[in-house]
Amino acid sequence: MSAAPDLTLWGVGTSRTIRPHWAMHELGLAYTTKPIGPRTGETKTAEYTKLNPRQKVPLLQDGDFAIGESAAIVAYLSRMYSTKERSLIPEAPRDYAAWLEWCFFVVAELDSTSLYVMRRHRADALGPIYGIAPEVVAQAGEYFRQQLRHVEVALGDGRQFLMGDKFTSADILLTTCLDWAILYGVGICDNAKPYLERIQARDAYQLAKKANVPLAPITPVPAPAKA
Ligand SMILES: N[C@@H](CCC(=O)N[C@@H](CS)C(=O)NCC(=O)O)C(=O)O
Repeated sequence: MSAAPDLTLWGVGTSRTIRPHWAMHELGLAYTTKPIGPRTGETKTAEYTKLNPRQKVPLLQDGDFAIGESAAIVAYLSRMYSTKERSLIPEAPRDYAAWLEWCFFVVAELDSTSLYVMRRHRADALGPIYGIAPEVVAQAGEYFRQQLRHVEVALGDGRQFLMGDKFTSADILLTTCLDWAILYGVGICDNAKPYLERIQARDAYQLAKKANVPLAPITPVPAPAKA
């Protein structure tokens, strides 16, 4: 019998950190949480920088292996720890390719190009560091709504999940962006509303939300003064 995996997940409190917590719960994996938060200085310690030179959360340690980037961690967990009973990844090559397409679409178009741009330039988020820019925020929100039309069309055929009738980790990525968009007042498309309700009712989602709560409110450390 193989030994149980030795999994440690670093990071709580963000739309990115909840993703691997959720994948862990979907797969029924036991793991240790290191509840460090963003912009607290905890990602900059010597111990953490050695593990993750990018100084970002989340980060997963699986024994002597470490991997960052939330979508990559979720993909790794899906590939390594899916079983017949609990699977987050399609096996057939073309289904796998379609799954990858959704994962990249969500991360590139919905997260990085839209919501994260809003985060960087909102006055109540990272704007004081990267520049407060209401026009950029509005445009990024509009781009999010445009891109979400692809989700609207896909879900329009009555499918339960992005890949059809099976929940996969592409749904984890999409749901975290839908939650994020609602938080930012962007609004989501019609077909995503019942989809989101269905997914938010999952036990693993509820458990991940709890696991992603910081031990104490995140108090950002001031950004270093610009030279
Ligand atoms: N693309 C990365 C983004 C990770 C990221 O930007 N994490 C932020 C928090 S959401 C962070 O750790 N920033 C460094 C810090 O705040 O100390 C991912 O999806 O994992």
